[in-house]
Amino acid sequence: MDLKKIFSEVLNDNQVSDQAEDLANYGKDWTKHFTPNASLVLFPRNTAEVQLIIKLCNQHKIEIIPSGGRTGLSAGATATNKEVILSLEKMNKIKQFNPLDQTLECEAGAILEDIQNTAKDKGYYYPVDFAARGSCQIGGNLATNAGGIKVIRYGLTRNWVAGLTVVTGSGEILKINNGLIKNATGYDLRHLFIGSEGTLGVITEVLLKLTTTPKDLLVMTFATPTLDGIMNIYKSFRDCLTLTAFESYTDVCLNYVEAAGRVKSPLQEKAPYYLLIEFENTDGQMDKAMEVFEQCMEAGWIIDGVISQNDQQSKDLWALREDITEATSVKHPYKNDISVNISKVPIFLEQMTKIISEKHPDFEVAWFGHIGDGNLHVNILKPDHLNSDEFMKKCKEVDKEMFAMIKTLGGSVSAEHGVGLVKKNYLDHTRSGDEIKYMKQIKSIFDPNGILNPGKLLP
Ligand code: 2HG
Ligand code: ZN
Repeated sequence: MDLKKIFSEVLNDNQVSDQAEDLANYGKDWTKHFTPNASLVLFPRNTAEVQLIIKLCNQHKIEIIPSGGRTGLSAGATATNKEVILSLEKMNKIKQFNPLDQTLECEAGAILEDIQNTAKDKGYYYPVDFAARGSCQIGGNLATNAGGIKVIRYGLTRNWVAGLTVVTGSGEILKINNGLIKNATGYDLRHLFIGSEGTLGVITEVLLKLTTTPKDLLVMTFATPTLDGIMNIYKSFRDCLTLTAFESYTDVCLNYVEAAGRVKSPLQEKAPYYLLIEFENTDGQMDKAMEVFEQCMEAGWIIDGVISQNDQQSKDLWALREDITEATSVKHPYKNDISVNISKVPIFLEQMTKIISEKHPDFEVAWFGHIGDGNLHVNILKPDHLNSDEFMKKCKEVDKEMFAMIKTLGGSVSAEHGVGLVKKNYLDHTRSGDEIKYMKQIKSIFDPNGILNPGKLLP
């Protein structure tokens, strides 16, 4: 099949690429262990062109992969099987701001940070935030229902979608919800497409809700000696303050971040665990925070702490947490992104450490994450004496035990990075057989020919 010829019916030459560099680049995301093998990359400019592409794909039974900023960590947008890639990159406009509705209309390829900055310029705030903000696209954020660092205050991407336009797998254009706050007219299809990882339709436009800008955000960082202490600190602060973030990392993570040389911890004391909390300094919140801090020190849960005095210090404290992914990348980490109920975080961490250290004492683990919403990132760092294949094999053995444990705890094998290719064989550890059956039926309704992101998400 001459794919280039087929798509040249509806796209210009500069919207279709079979250049080796493009195939390699667009064929993968940040998940390192899949070899890209794409056959073509398409760059539509609007929803109508996406529709034309999807119709051709159905007509010729061509498998197609919607692709955003490719910052995903679960191989949700990789092409490994000669698929065609549909990049939303040229659809990156931020179109219209409506001050009264407090909404911002964007194309799916708009970069998250551009959206955040536009909202800021208009005097508002788009609160979903995470380290990949500079390159991830809003369409991908919706497709994975992205979470990140402010979930305890603002929730997931899902909470901020007032409407969306999608081209379904069978090629219809659906404009869903139209920005309405109240709309009691049956199934809310928005929420089917959000988190569907490009398996039901291609999201092409998004209407986002904005909120008021938080005032005077303060950041505190603590050194903490015990896991139980962390949970006590969490409860103490959460009960007294409106937290915008409650993040954690270990001494292992901090060592890598400091070794990278960009930031240094201002804390005098060393501890196995560190916490970062953020809150708005309104209505005497800072005094309250200092009071709770003193109580936690007295109880021995915190052994050292700092509070940001200015924006630069806040940024530096955040960098100690946000630079972990980059700083540990020198060790080719095997990544997991799990969640459990907050009350089960200590037992998860205890058991995870046991599973890994008993069978693989040579493994160094850098865990960190959004402890305030029960989401932890477990990164196993590759020991130098193992080659990639040996390391991978051993990590997969860890997965088996760790996911079985998560199932027993009623947690999720993916909290925010999604299922993609990486977790699909473990979907049944978080979803019941009946749920998976319905998910497959839903897929066949929107994508009857199975052309959209085949092999992802569903086992
Ligand atoms: C974060 O929270 C991201 O920083 C990346 O979700 C996590 O690198 C990771 O494992
Ligand atoms: Zn995260």
